Amino acid sequence: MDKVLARGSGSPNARPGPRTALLSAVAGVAMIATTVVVATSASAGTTLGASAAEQGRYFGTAVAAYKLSDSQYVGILNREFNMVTPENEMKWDATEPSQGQFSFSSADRIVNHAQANGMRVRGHALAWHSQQPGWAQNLSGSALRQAMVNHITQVATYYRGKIYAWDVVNEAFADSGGVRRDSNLQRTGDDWIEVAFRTARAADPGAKLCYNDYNTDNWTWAKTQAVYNMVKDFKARGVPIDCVGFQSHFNSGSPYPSNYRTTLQNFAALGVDVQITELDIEGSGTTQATTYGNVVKDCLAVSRCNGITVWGIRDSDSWRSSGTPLLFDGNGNKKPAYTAVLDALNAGGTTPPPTTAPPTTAPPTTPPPTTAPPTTPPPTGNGCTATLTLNQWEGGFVTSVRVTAGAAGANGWSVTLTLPAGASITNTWSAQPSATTGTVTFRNVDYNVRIAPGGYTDFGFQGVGTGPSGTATCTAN
Ligand code: 9MR
Repeated sequence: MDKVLARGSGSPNARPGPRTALLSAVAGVAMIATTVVVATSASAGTTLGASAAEQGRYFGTAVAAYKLSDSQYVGILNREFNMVTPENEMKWDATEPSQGQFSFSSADRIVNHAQANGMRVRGHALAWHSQQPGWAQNLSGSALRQAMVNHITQVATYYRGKIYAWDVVNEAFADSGGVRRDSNLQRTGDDWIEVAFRTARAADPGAKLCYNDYNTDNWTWAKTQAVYNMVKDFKARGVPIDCVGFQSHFNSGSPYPSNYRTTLQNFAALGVDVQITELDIEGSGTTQATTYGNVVKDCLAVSRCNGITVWGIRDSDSWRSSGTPLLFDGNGNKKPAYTAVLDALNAGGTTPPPTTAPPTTAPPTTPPPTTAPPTTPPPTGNGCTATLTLNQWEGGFVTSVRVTAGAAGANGWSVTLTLPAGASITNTWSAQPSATTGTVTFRNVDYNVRIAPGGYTDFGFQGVGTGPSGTATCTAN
């Protein structure tokens, strides 16, 4: 991120904690008594993740793949957290170092660790002006737009069903003036953000799709208002957005604002979830602890605040380590800020989350299947069906195709369709097209030549103009 902010000793706006130690102890006892009856975990009420879960929330942290060999780090991670965000491993430079060549090994280590330990994953970040690979930095115009669409499609498809929420677009607004940040992505056209969201929805319909930014915590700031207006416009026009991420990197130059809860509430009132995505608060001792506690209380007070992620585990893991902004010290010991967070979680919120929270833009509330079911039944004998899913925006499209084999399976297949007049294919993955306009036959590539009986494989293509939808002619060998 581009901002340079002063380091400080916590927030001058932090409010004093209202509770006494006695009340805190009573609340803790009450919580323990409750969990004896209903708990599924022996640690309920004594760790961040378990206590957040009792409030219907998650508690997460940023994770760096290379630290997964640090036993102290992993010990705290597994004990305390139930959501992880790859700190750098899912960014564009990490996942597509050369155009069209995808690299998921580091991100996979984090996802696999999370899944093996019962944690969910926030994906971060699909489209961002920063941490782009060199080849993307050198692109512009429609070439960059198409590269972005393909990147989102490939990464979100690869992780389909494994991601709780994606930061689809990160930090697209300028720090002042209430306007978009200038960037190569912004210069492809104002619609780049909504195209990113529509593309992500097509690739992973089950993930919550978030816009994520910093310095959007203070309701009165122009940047906050600008993001709010974008989300309002997206909701009005049906652009698929489910959540807004508040990074909440607090320090003396960007302090915790007393109207933070108002900000969360106002965004939630637009019909989106809110999530605190990269929390860290510079400072130490009681001042830092009080601010952390206040942030937790604010989230618990807003029913659509799904959870909190801190941006690292120990102070030494922080991108701002000299500001000691996290919940554990460099030796892995719990800080007063940790206790304040746990106490606030165990004290509970004034507004419980709804037990069922249907998003207005309709991702499933239960985890999606890792692959979407075909919309047409498989044929009963030889042959195959091809079902098209179209993601159309003004001037361009991505079509995803599911090829489902019949009872005999397939050993080689092809799909033939006719593009609408004026449409032209610019990029195809997992199939070989015979042409870029008119009637096109897509043939299997080596790695998807065989489809098991009743099984399926997916391929896709993007292009300019109006894309095809519906079904297409499918032939299987
Ligand atoms: O914590 C990340 C750090 O390791 C990277 O060097 C840095 C590079 O841009 O990104 C940091 O994470 C940022 C996050 O991706 C987006 N919001 C701001 C975070 C802190 O800079």
